[in-house]
Amino acid sequence: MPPELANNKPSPCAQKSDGSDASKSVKTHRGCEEQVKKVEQEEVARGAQPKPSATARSTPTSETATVIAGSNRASVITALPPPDPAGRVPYGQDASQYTLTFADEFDTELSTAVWNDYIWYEAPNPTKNYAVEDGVLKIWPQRDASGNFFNRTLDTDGRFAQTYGYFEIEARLTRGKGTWPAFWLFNHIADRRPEIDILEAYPGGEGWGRMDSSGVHIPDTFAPTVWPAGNQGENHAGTKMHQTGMDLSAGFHKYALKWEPNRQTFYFDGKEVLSVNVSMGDPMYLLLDLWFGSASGTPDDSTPQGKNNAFEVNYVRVWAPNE
Ligand SMILES: [Ca+2]
Repeated sequence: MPPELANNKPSPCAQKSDGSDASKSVKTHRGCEEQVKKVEQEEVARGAQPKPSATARSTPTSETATVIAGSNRASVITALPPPDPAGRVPYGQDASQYTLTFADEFDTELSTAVWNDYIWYEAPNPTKNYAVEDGVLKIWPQRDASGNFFNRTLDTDGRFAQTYGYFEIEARLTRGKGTWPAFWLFNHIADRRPEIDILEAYPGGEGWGRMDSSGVHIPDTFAPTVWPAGNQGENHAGTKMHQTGMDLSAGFHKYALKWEPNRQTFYFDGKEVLSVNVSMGDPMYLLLDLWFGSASGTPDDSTPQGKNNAFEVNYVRVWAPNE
């Protein structure tokens, strides 16, 4: 199945997929999307804001999201902040090896000091299809003024980035053909586009779920994928379609990455699902999004719209390794 891009243009990276296995053939390499964009679109997207640099430039805080003071650095810790008073620890890991550096529990409203609501190479979409309520971030499928399902991205580009550590969310996924919820890490540094997909699900894709009695696609599978070279055209370093046997839209589960200098290990509810020996040393920022298409198919009237079919995120937490 050829990947389908939102703009229906062929992706140079997608053409690298050889289709020899299910997981590879369905991937639309997210970091490749901007290859087909014009440079001027990049400049429009962020307006007067400076381009993100290799390290985050500020230490924003808010009532709901916290970037721990002094933590906006790559991988070297010179002074450890005090223990997290809330006692949050990386699930299933040795907590003594980590220090919390970023946490959003989504307790009140979305912090615009921490999150951008569109990705750097696209223009904003005024249709509001996200909210923070009931202690969770919700991003739901909705058509915009032109009638199209559009990709919604919330990211910390220019606000928070980190190299190495433990990255965890607790989330439940959307159902429905065409929906494509994800949690991933990315950066754009000169011509490099390093990317680590911690969670991607394609509820409408064959092998990614099942159809319920009303014809709605239910997700039971997700995949982590490692893209060391970003959009320089190389293949991924590792991926796995992990079949959970559960309806991932019915309840919250933990999706996590332990990122070490020479290895990345991915977890589902604390259990390892994939380990890849790979070296990636760039700082990367966080993305939570609900996109459409690719292996999940084209969303249509069978795709449940609205807040009741949201990609719901209970929290995002990041720890740095103690060294
Ligand atoms: Ca929460």
